[in-house]
Amino acid sequence: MDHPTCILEQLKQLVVKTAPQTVFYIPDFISEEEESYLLQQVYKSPKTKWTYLSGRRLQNWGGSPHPRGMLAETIPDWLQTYCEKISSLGAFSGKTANHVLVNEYKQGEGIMPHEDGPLYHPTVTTVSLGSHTLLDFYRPVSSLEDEAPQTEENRFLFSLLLQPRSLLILQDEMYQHLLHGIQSCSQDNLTDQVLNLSAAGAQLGETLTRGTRVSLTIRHVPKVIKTKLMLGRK
Ligand SMILES: O=C(O)CCC(=O)C(=O)O
Repeated sequence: MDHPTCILEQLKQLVVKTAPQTVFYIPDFISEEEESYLLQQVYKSPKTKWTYLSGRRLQNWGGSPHPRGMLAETIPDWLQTYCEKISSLGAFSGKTANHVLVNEYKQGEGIMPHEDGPLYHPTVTTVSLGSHTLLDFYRPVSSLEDEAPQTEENRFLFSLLLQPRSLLILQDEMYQHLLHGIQSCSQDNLTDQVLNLSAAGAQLGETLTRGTRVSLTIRHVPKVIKTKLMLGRK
């Protein structure tokens, strides 16, 4: 299916202007009914679908991205609907998302700062379910020697508040250059380092208590191998 080759004009007003380019934050992208349905589907998936990592567990849908190409697997309808819906906003330059990671974070769990890397089209989109979180951004480790020690704290830049049912779209410098991660903590203090407070309907100085959050990380993997037969070809 064809999709717009750049982000729809109506979405441009949802850009987070105080963040580096480019962040779109869309509150209430899905309804409470859709959120409940998606959570039901996540927890109905076969137990074997879960991979346990330290600090979270995840489901991988669509295949395993690989430099030689991802052996594409069918994405179930309950996720494909959102791959289509987000692609129809123009998030993937006209392409359709073909990969979804479902991450589950229990209260107090998080994910280390990381980059998403070159195997994906340089856009990451995230639907949050069940709880808010703070997504933190960091500059990469610099090769300059005369700088202050490159601790996580020194490299921290700012955060975004991701409310349940919101959609986040990161592109350009936000994807290509900065690292993102989630602190393993149970409560978040909303300081002026959270750049989208008003768009997320929150107040400076508030403290939010996390619950279990499930996120859908929806991306496009450009290099795909359609069938196992292709694997042997150069
Ligand atoms: O849960 C999130 O919002 C972030 C997930 C993430 O960074 C990832 O799956 O690589």
